[in-house]
Amino acid sequence: MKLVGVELIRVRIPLVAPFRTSFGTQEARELLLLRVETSVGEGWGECGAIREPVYSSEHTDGVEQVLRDFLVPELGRAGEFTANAVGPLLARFKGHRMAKAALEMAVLDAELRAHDQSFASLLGSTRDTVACGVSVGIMDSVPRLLDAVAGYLDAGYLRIKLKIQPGWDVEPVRAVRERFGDDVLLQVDANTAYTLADARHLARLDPFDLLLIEQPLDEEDVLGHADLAAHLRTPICLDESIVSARSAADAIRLGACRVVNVKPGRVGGYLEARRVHDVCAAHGVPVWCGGMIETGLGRAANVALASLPGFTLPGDTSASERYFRFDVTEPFVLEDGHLRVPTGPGLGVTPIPERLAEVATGRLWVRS
Ligand code: SMG
Ligand code: MG
Repeated sequence: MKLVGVELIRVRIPLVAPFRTSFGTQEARELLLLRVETSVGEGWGECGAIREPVYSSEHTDGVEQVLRDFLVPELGRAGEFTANAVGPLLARFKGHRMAKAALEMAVLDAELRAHDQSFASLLGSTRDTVACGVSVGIMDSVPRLLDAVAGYLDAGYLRIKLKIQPGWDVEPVRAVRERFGDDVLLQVDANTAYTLADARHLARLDPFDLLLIEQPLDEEDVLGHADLAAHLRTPICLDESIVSARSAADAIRLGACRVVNVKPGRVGGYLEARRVHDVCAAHGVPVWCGGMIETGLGRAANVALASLPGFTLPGDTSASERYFRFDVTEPFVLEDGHLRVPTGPGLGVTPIPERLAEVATGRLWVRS
């Protein structure tokens, strides 16, 4: 195909409730959607970056700039290309994985639609539905947290992930275990809020039989995670530290993680995400699909990815209503704790124009 141009659509969707993590509170999701026009048709992409560079170094304004000034023009200059070539074609630009992932996603969508093939089929899906967990933010009080968790368990979520930080860790975990019992699949996510000096404190989570503790230490501190692992019974899962299949292989070899959170944006796209899955599967390391509060577009692709065989743990693939009153696509709805994997061509979903118009705050056409 050839790239004709890309529409960069800024979107702001209010959240049904503020979402608090160790790096800050979000009241709304502000993100970038991409609509590519190619010689074989249109495709949609979504960028996982958030407004401020506090989860990782990427952020929405920066993504927009790098797409506009570097990535889109580069693909335009490439002439004829396939979705498989997008990664290599953009490789001379360092980093900016979320920006690259969004562009590759949109190109993949266009290509797959033209071939009448679904994301799930391309990636190697082996399931029609995926098991869903939910990520529960830091709350003002333990009773509020328990109410929230009760609601999610009633809704059917199969796994609970609690966001933690120093001062909000052992007590909320203990309270959730005491109230809901030992059978609930429970895990925690620190988003880099601790240091190795907290090893003894984090070992106090061991008695609660957690599935995993996600990214306790700094994203660059892979060796620190390996050291920490020697002090913990709870398996360590890496999120922020895993930026490619190679870094996943390194982390596994170092003993820094026993589980991996796969987020396509963080690793530069769905094709690299599949390679992360493959590397982990080859080492017997279970993976699960993370989330960046995606709209229905990113959610559709994430659910397709989560239907690969190595995704043996429930993902942060919640229903649309967990975050949004209105999604930009038809909403993803929880059925018995699962979401259905889209089967239509490409992503299998497209934005509803009126919905998109309601949440769009700006549009920029970048001709290639
Ligand atoms: O999409 O349900 C979701 C969000 C899940 O907790 C979640 N993501 O570190 O794993 C993570 C965080 C990053 C959230 S930033 C938007
Ligand atoms: Mg995480």
